[in-house]
Amino acid sequence: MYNYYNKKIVVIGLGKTGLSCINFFLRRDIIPMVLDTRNSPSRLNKLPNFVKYKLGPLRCEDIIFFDLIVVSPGLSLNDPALLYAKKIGIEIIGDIELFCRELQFISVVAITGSNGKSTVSSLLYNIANASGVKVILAGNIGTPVLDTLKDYAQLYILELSSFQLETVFSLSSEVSTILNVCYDHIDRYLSGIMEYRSFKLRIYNNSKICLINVDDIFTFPFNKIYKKCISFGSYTGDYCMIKYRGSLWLSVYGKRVLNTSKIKLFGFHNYINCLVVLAISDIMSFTRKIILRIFSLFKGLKHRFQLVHKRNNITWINDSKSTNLSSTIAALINFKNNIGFVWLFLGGILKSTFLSSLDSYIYKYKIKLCCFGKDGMFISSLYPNISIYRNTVEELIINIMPIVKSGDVILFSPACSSFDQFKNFKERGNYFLSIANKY
Ligand code: UMA
Ligand code: ADP
Repeated sequence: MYNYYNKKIVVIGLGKTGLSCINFFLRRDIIPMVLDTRNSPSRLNKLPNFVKYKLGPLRCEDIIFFDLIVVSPGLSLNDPALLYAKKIGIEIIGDIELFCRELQFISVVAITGSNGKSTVSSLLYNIANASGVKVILAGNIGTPVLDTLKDYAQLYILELSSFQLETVFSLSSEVSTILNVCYDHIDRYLSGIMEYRSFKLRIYNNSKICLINVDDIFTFPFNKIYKKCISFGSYTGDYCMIKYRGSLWLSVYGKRVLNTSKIKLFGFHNYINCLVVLAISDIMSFTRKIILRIFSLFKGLKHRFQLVHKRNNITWINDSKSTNLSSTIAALINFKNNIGFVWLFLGGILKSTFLSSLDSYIYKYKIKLCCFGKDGMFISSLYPNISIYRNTVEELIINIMPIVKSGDVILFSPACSSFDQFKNFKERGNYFLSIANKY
């Protein structure tokens, strides 16, 4: 166990994570200093009054006297004050590192990736739970890991973001996976996708097994030959899909295991997610009977490629959690052979203006683009012949409803952040759901 008693500690960030770190130290009778760059951080009212705090931009003179800096994932380590602290040798870690140092004799499964983390983690959690294992699901999915330390667990499923992995050093796991790496969080990783990838790759350090995606070389560890790797992929890999007599099967080392028609989730990307879960479940020795039962029951999470309804043979899909192009393309691929049009709703705040990866789908498929929000007009201007722009989704729906036909799909998969018009992707998804039910 680590000893923090003689250290001067500062917790930076007073959100969910920061508060969990403060409570972690308070439980050990250590009172940390607290800093937050915002004027009114979300958890300020939860801070005990004997804990000193300071708000406003980080300044070197506020942090150089500490021995340990515990930084929240929302803060970039490229902040000049943090860069300076690192340069003069102050230890900088995050909540996941604090947590990993506390763990003893508990198995960990660690999951990261640009898309699919929450779906995979939740599906796996359901299987572990149904297998009678005392399992805790925590991390980026919403529950700060340190808040769970008081609970008994035999297995931890950790959903980890690249932000969290930036400050992790002691993670060790039974199996770790990077589901995929696509261009995301470019505002944070100014050197580009390789910087982003390098933090994701940290998940493999001290992992007994690395589960890699053969379709995405960015998920391969740098030192692949020294690692025990198992792979998944669309049509190649240890765990992959096989076409057999007109249907699609999950297969393991070439052997058919499950017809995808028996899986409650739908969408090719979700079958890939099932392959990942199957691989991890096999490693964790969960029985196939339980795995397959949960596959037939798990409906998926709200706002992730969620079938809202199919009325008058028009399919409405809420994929509000799609905040980058890759997840939108993953959604779109499922309608390759759709007879009617796909009305694809794109808009919000674009993370990259480089949309060419969408081109091959847009021109091959029967697609109409409905663009909205801050960057909607820009997106629409790239595809003038097949797109319309309105400020809001509701205006778009009112415009298109008279021409939408039986067989068409309304796919709300915005490929952008939601913060221009909504609090988050949940609020955006709920707004779409209310519209889908109204019209
Ligand atoms: N912030 C400041 N100044 C500060 C501290 C934070 O401006 O001093 C800002 C951040 O830039 C960010 C916001 O405040 O915009 C929240 O950051 P935070 O670090 O305080 O966040 P927490 O409330 O602690 O929530 C974090 C994760 N948030 C982020 O990584 C931004 C949550 O993931 C996670 O569920 C939670 O810890 C528990 O582990 C959210 C997320 O958006 C869902 N994650 C990103 C994603 O999924 O794409 C990575
Ligand atoms: P994350 O937690 O990584 O954000 P989610 O499971 O919440 O992942 O899904 C986020 C978005 O990514 C949704 O639009 C979902 O449909 C899509 N998605 C899920 N799995 C995959 C995958 N394997 N590949 C690409 N997109 C995916």
